Amino acid sequence: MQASKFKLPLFIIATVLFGLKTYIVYKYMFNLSIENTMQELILFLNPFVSAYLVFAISVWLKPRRQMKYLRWTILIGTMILYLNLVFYRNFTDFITIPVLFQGNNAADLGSSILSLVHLPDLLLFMDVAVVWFLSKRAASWAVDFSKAGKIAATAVTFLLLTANVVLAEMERPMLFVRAFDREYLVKNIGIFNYHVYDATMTTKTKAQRVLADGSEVQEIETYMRENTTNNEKTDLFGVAEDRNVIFVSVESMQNFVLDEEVNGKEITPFMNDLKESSDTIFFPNFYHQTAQGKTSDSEFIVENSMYPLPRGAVYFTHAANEYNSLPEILNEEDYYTSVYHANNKSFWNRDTMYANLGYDKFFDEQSFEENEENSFGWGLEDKAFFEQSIKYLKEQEQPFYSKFITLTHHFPFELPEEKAHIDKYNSNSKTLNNYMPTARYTDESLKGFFQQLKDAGLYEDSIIVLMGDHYGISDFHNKAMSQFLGTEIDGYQHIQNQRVPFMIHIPGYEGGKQYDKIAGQVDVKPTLMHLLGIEEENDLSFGTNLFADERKGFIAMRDGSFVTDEYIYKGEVCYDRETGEPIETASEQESPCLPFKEKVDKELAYSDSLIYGDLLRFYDFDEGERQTKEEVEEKEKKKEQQNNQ
Ligand code: GP9
Ligand code: MN
Repeated sequence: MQASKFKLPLFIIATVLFGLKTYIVYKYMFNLSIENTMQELILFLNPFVSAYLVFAISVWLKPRRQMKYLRWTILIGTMILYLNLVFYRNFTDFITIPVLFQGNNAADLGSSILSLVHLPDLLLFMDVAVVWFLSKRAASWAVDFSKAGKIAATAVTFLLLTANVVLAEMERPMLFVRAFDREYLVKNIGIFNYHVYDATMTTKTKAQRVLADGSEVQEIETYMRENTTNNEKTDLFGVAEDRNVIFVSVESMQNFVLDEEVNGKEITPFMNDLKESSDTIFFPNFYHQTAQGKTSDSEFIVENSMYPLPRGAVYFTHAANEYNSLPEILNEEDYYTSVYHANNKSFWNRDTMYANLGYDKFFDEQSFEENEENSFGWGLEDKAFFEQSIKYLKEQEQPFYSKFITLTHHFPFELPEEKAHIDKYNSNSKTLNNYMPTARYTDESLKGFFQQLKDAGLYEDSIIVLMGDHYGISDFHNKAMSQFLGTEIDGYQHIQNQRVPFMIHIPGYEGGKQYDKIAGQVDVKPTLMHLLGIEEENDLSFGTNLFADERKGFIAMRDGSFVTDEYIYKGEVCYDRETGEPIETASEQESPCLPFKEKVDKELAYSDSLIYGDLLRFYDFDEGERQTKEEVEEKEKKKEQQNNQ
């Protein structure tokens, strides 16, 4: 055959073939949800970007080596893709480095591997075959660029990569900082860049953990014992003993809709009545303390009475840490513990984190039946979610602790018109306008849930806790918010807007009342334990039982702002909590907020070191003693051996 003058270089052929194959796998073999054209475009582009990124390196090699490089990289790339596919078929998830080293997971996969490998999968190796064939034929498929050509080819790599990252950032702002769901990462930057990201994260996390030797824990423990952890018993100790706990994390619900109306109709009639019930304890000054990890942060705070991280989601970055979580404590008290959430199980890395926190069962998306009528926006609507949960709830051994995470009232607060009970609000913010009918929708679904619990005979033996997870309306909508609230939104009002519903409903209790004291999500764990009559002398927490007289006197937000009985501190301004007026002092040193500010900063820093260094592994919660690094390593080794058996 006469060699033509121009031959497409093999690295380009490899890019096109491998890119196309990866796209087909993304599109037809992984079940990635694509919501708009932009996502579709990114999904199409990123396989080619990743492929070019790897194959274009070959231009720097001598022709023979170039061929060898392309042969092996396309094979390795295909293997990575294929292993992920096999893993995905079993776990509906992507491989992470920690997962690879989790003995149990690999074993699970090992036993079922044959059922996950299909003959037609061989087609996925076609491009590998083509590249191997061509690369062995003749070195003329190689390129011999001048230095400028090589630099240009590499420059294209960076251009493509930048374009991909910019598009991904536009589609999902703060994709990397928020350490989002693995599916989002794969959809946006591709599976290969995702692995690079995962490896970087793992290394960083590991390093901080490795450097810790446990000496740090003493100071923090002393601080917690003296300032936060509190074992004081009150009249409410044990009022809910042996009852089931049904904890509802109410998506994006903020206090500002309580007792308010839109066009003469109440936004949250059910919750309004519930908080007044003689069986309900209500905290109107309860603040969420979440950061970038949103719902998952609120879960983390409640489960551990610790703060979330300033960047990223602790559910993602420190899911393998040692904790002394609420589900673990309850398991020891013979509770059955479960979570209900009709979303993809890997969202916020929940599947991994829940297992580590000791939940017995996670009823994720796959436990629910979704169809066109009962799902929209984020997925299964709350009414169907609760309805479908009852059958599982009834089967659970009692007493149980079950957490429900609602979804419908989530940004962008979309609701089919026929499902709305009230009008939208009328302002310049579509988000705030939409917020009202979805808030009402969720309120209705809660009403239904209470009824279903009664019908199922579960109500009397349970306590039901409702908690808003985080804000739904950001500062971006301040103008519309100030129209709704009838007040300017300054630092003071911003903090007040971070109040979320927190009510504890104890059927038959009759002692319900409103507690006006300041409260936050860190207080939930000790408060629930108190009501259930669980004594954990050695537990460490940053929150305090809300019924105790002795409390530390501030609620810290993740960005360093805070609320005390008398002051609210935000953006370096100290406000009088009652009047909302800034307190002017001659110097910052004289500000009445200063002593609190120092405490808040210290407490947040302590919480961060506990997480970054995984310091709780140096603490034996049974004995209330610290352990040396050697003891901990010995224990970890034993655990690993057991896992591998
Ligand atoms: C998704 C749900 C909502 O599973 O928790 O996530 P959010 O964006 O609120 O953290
Ligand atoms: Mn949420």
